[in-house]
Amino acid sequence: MSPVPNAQATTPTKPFLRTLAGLPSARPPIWLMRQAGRYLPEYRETRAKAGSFLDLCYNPELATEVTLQPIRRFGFDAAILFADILLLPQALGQGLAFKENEGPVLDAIRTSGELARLDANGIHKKLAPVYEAVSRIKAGLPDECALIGFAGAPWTVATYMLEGRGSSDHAAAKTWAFGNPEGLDALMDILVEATGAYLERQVQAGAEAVQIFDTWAGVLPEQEFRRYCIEPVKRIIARLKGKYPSLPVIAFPRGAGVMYDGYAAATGADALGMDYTLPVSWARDHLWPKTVVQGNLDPRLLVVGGQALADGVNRLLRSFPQQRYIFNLGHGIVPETPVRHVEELVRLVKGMQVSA
Ligand code: 1CP
Repeated sequence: MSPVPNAQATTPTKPFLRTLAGLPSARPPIWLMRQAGRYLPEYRETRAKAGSFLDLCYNPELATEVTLQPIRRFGFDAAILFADILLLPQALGQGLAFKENEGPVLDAIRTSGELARLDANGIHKKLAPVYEAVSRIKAGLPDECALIGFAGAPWTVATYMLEGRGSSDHAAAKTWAFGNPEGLDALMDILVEATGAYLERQVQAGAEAVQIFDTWAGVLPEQEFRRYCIEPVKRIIARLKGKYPSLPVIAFPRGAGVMYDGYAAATGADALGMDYTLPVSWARDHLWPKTVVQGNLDPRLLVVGGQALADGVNRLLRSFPQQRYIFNLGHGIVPETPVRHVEELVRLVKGMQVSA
């Protein structure tokens, strides 16, 4: 397949892409993780129309609609494809359901032998509605707004595949990491290949940057962090950059703490999403401005609003002046967030009303 036009091949004009390329901009671009979601009445309406969460993910027209809703309402600088990190294991053949108020449930993989159940051959056919949604979103975006594609990092996706659900201790995946590392390596190989192929297709369909979510990066000791968080992400990024050298890649190794140091160089990521526990002063001294950073307002601060929110925003804007900074939360927006607080946040960042 011939290399596909990639908006980064020439000097980007969209503020989000300019910042990712290290170019100066008048103010930091802003988007929010989980910006399409239950805090928006129009999302709840569209989701009800779709039936279930998965029906919404696989309906290109409605997935496009919910992706664009927060763009219309708030004028964010980037849209993120509406999908889920667990669509990929489902495309590999693993059973997946989202139970109301319970989160995802998958047919857990218990042994290395069961990895043979996974089949990479049919993934693009199953994920075709996602690629179609990407094309439609791209066509419907305002000129200045960039489109982010995404996938889960292999470690985070594996925690759900092995546990069969969300968990607080990741017992199943950690048991594989310590007790069956070759088995977990085999799963990593499958996920690195499938995730690379999945993201490539998103780029071909119109994604202008990608974010790799490693939500559970913070639960592993150093050696296992290197093997299961850094290595697989590095291989995915190498593949993407081999095909699209100027594609910006954002990595979000949530909870990685001091392991954020050196993470961008080790994986080849252009930008790092900072979780809300990462000290801003430390990030400024150790990551920025060599690496573009994104984040890390606590989503709860957006629920609280008022002066506390303004202070938090100011602290971030003062810490990362002028360039190589993308405003975002330090994790996804929560459903009880008042819409007017998001409006206020956007007003503060776009107005750059930094008080001394
Ligand atoms: O409508 C609903 O009630 C479902 C809630 C929901 C939504 C809106 C889920 C279920 N997924 C999503 C969409 C989603 N998921 C996006 C869309 C784009 C956007 O940001 O607007 C993205 C990027 C994700 C990524 C995702 N899914 C992650 C990584 C980021 C993160 O939040 O840490 C993870 C861990 C998931 C799994 C998942 N999907 C949904 C839930 C409730 C969970 C977490 C399960 C758990 O661990 O308990």
